[in-house]
Amino acid sequence: MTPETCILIGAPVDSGKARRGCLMGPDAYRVAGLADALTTLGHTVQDLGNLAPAPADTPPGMPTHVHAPAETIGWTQTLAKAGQSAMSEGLPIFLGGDHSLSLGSVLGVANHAASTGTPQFVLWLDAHSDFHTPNSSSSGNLHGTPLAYVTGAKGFSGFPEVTNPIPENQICILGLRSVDDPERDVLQRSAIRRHDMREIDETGIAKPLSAFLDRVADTGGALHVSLDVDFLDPALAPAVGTTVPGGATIREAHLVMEMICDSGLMTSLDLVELNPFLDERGRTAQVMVDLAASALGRRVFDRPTQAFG
Ligand code: Z70
Ligand code: MN
Ligand code: MN
Ligand code: MN
Repeated sequence: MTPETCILIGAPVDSGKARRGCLMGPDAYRVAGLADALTTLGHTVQDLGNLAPAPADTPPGMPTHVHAPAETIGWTQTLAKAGQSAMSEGLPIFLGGDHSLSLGSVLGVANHAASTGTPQFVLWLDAHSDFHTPNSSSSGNLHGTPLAYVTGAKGFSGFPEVTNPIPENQICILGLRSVDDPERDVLQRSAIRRHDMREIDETGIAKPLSAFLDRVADTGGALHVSLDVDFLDPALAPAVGTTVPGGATIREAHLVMEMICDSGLMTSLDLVELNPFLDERGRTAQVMVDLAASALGRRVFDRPTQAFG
């Protein structure tokens, strides 16, 4: 693949839910050798270190059951700014941090895309649909809200204004197996492409993914990939607060990443929800680094035009 400038953005966001530990994620990815893996593949790596949230206040009218809204608002401001500017320099990789970091990462890349007249697409690899608003969420955990926010849903007062909402039909979710009732109702009425594990079991994971990648390619779009650890089966990726059995296998996940790489379409990446406090000797961090490497060109063999004797 074409060499990229990979910009590592440490986003130790831990405010999106009550259980602590995702703040150690960025350093776990560094210890697991992310930069070396990317350099070995021929990319240039620039590590911006760990960012910090901008100071913010709890907005009036925020439902009181919402966990740490001010901190997540601050992170959204910081990461949107960092993401937008990194997009002009290379391919940002957001090292999470819980999934509430994607309120900021997606906002930032979407603002960059809009400034260049490029349609922004989002591939969401997750057991959950993360399609709550602060009002509809019964847990009050903002890591369950980023997809609603970036599509321009109401109910996020106090958060940066979403001036370039992602059109629903430019979003694809793969891996679903835990969707709350209010999310299901809204999702079923939306144009978001959603593929649950049942469909993946029946048709394979390549079919819905290649249909989506074709649409990105046809429109000349930019592609943000958001990889939640719980997309994977917890047996192989235990370091996550919300384990949901029945997730993607190593083979399915690598295939997804390899197809993304072959498409040449990925312009930004989130690695989210890793909680190193729950890991077993770093194995989940290592799997996530391996998947990022697959998305950026790691191969067993080169694919194109094989000549047989
Ligand atoms: C549930 C909620 C969630 C991630 C868990 C779970 C949301 N729908 N998102 N893990 N990444 O609390 O809103
Ligand atoms: Mn670029
Ligand atoms: Mn998620
Ligand atoms: Mn999830």
